[in-house]
Amino acid sequence: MKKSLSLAFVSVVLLLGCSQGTFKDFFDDLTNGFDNLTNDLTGNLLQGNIGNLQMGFAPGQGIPEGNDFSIEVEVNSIVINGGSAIVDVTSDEKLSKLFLNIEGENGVYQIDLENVACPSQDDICRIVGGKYLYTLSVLLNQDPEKLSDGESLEITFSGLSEDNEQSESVKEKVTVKEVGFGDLQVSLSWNNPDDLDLYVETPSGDKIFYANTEVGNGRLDLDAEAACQPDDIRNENIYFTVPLSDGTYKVSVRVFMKCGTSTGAAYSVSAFHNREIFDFAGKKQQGRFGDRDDDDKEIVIGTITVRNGNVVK
Ligand SMILES: [Ca+2]
Repeated sequence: MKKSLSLAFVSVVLLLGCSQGTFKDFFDDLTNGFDNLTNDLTGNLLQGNIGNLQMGFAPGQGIPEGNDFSIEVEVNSIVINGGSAIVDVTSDEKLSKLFLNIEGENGVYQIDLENVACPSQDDICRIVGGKYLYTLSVLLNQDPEKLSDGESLEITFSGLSEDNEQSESVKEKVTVKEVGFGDLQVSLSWNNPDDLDLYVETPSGDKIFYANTEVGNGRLDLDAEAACQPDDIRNENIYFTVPLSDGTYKVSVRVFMKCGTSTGAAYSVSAFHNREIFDFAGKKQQGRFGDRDDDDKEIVIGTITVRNGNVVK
């Protein structure tokens, strides 16, 4: 087992020794812990910000059993290192927080939903059948030392309502598919069976995608749901080894084919350079295709600029 985490947090002490407490104790401790821990997820399985949501990790405990209300969770069954798991949570109650725990990790991740309106303009929350449907993406560590091929992760989810009631816990299993990451990694994850495709246009003007998988030292090593052949992978990955060519890399996502779905795919695009996640300046890396978007609909996610072999951030 390689779930040992490097927990370089100064406030760990705050959270130790309370694993048998009440939910109120758990929540108070977690809240105090997150004052210091939010944004600092380096070295853990999930990391980074998620759109405009904040995610934090508090070590020292799991999620207590809750039973105040029900939630249903759908999550990608396959995840890639450096990619995202798209999580759809349907809840009877409007949520202020979502907690996640990965079996074997002594600690809890928290996604803060307090400031998410429902319905929200960016589709993070919608009302479906009188319930609240949250679509979130959680980013997975890029390091295959932490996430190795074929490894199975059991994730426990639990929601907190605006009245501080705790939902029942829901467990879901995801399996890791290991992909290349090189010096620059761009990956796409989505949540339905549609055939989406990831494109990166390199500074030479050549595009890397399913039909042209290698340009220079850039390579697409994972294509999924090709021509609606269901594979449940729902992730695509392009990576570049050093040296990176200087210039502009344009990243886009295209619906190659709708595959009998009635709703548009929610997607997340993530990028790492030199083992660090970065955001495309001013661009939205999470979103959703429209329910009526047809084949060939393309969304430009953003551009990456490389100067002197390094990504300009
Ligand atoms: Ca595809």
